[in-house]
Amino acid sequence: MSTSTTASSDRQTLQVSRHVRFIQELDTKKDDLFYWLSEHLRLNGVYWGLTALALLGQPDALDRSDVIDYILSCQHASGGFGGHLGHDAHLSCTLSAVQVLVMLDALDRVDCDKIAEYVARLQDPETGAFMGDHWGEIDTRFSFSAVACLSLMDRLSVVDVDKASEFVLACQNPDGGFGSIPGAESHAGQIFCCLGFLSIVDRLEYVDVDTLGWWLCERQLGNGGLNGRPEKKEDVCYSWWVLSSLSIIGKLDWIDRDKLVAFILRCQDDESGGFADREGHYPDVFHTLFGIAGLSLLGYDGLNKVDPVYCMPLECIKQLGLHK
Ligand code: GRG
Repeated sequence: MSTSTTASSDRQTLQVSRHVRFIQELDTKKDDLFYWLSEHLRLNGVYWGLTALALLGQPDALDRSDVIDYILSCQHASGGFGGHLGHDAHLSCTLSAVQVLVMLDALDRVDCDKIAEYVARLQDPETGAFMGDHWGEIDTRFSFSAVACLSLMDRLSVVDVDKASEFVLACQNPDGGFGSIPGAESHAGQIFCCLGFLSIVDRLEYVDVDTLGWWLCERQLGNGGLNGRPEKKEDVCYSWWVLSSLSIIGKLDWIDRDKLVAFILRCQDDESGGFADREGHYPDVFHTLFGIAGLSLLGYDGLNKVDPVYCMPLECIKQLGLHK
């Protein structure tokens, strides 16, 4: 990252064209070891990149039919999607696949009933929790992924929503936050998942919004950035997990907006485009989406608005009648 005066003033504004090019060129970086090490995240990466482009106002910057063909090539006979060709099906990839197909208005290219059956098979009838895949790990990330995926396909009724809600509410802690399983430490990523889940199933009234609002706004550090839990470092991705949570409980103004905007913009790479987890680090598409989505929630000029629950363009979620 350059330290010249021009470059540092560039970082004070959003470098839209550089970010668009960064995302467009992601699939060309085959000499980069990270390209191969992150193969299992390729389908998630398409969702992260496409959503970022849509928020930047460039939804057509990737070839629509290439993207759809790639997504379809990752589907298994079970109905679930893997992270790349030849990778096992997983709920988080299945949600990303459905999100991409919704954004590209291509849900008619898949059998939604089959995908819904795959999701339903991952629910444990005893606890209501969801497994990420057939290996059996349970986590509130998967509770969110299941109901987000099903609601986007209008198939929420195939799972036991009451039982699923019992599990998520059992993960609420006395500090107002939520963890991955009952008794686990509160973490901003899990809080987003649990609030997103409760928003989708219309059970937000069980959240202690004042206690949680305090916990969330205490995530802002002196440099303006947000961390994901006490005593941890700031990271651009928490500009999403924390802010979206504050937005869902109607307390977005409980953090210092200008300091956070400045922090996020400092994490842009002014040469290659893209955002890193923090200033001076290498950019990647995950932090690029969550930096841009955070700026969108903060009302940054020129960005399309994002839906705080689905992390997809607000217009798209409104058209489906899913915006709360
Ligand atoms: C559609 C936006 C969207 C999400 C799908 C999979 C999922 C649902 C959400 C993931 C939520 C989550 C747990 C995010 C946290 C990711 C993260 C940065 C984890 C790092 O954890 P630690 O413990 O980091 O390594 P800290 O910052 O605590 O040191």
